[in-house]
Amino acid sequence: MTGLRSSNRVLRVGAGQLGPIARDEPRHAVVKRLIGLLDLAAERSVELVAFPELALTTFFPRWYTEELSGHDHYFERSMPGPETQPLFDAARERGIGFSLGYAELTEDGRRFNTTVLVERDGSIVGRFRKVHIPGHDTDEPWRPFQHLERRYFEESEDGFGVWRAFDGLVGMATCNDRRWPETYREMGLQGVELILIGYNTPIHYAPDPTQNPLQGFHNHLCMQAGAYQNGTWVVGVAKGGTEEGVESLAQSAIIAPSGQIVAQAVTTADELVVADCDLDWCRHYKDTLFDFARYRRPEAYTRITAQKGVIEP
Ligand code: ING
Repeated sequence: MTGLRSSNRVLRVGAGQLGPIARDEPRHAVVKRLIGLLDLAAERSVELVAFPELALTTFFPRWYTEELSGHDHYFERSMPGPETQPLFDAARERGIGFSLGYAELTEDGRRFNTTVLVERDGSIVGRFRKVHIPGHDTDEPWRPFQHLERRYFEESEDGFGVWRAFDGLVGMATCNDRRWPETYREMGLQGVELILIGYNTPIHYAPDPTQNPLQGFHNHLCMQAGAYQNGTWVVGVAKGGTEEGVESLAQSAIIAPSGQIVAQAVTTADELVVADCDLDWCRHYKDTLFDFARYRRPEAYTRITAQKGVIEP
């Protein structure tokens, strides 16, 4: 890969990592933190900042409520709303676009784990609702903390989209989505060049604690593989640190189409991780190894799978 050529489409991207958000931390205090990260981004001429999953509140699915509406104060009924408008104003004033994860409560009472993509003029150009909802949906008091996303969020039927924005093709995914190869491939088949992924990942995985020491490895493994196998940039951005007693993975990272980590967080607090993302670098993989039109064989995969287990003479 030759040096970044000025003629290339180089987008300066920031991963706006957040440290813990307290259970009773008011939205305006969190928005102030987000704007603080936008200020750091402006100082470094960053054009797009990715914020984490559920970036406006504490990770509330860790607590069970008898009433489904028990956590509704953590949800947004409009985006932007009165408390998030200052973030949209600050970003637009600075000419910085962003992605923002939040809990969405729709007018007809449906609940999604949602992320919006906002261009540098402050317009919302894309909306993604989390597809893979992990955890459980009933009270499991045996756990040191719960993971009730399946109680508070519906699984999206929208799938994975790619939007023309920031002079490229941009997609989104959320947390558990990053562990599934289909996530990257569905966007790879749409030519994606940059995937923004926010996450809240507890270190302790109650169903299998042997995975605890591997959380950092698995985090980067799946995003690096997804980037390389689809010739796309991937930005993974955490809400990390010990939040309401739960140690959560930080390790935000910006990953190139080669699968290399080009920048990563060194703290578990609010931190801006910056990299120049040459979107034309994607062609080095999309036009060679992973030229899907030339080398990929979906018609063969199904046939081989169908044959598996057939006893051949
Ligand atoms: N969190 C976690 C994630 O997929 C999890 C769920 C935690 C899975 C720990 C495995 C281990 O990163 C969300 N919010 O999806």
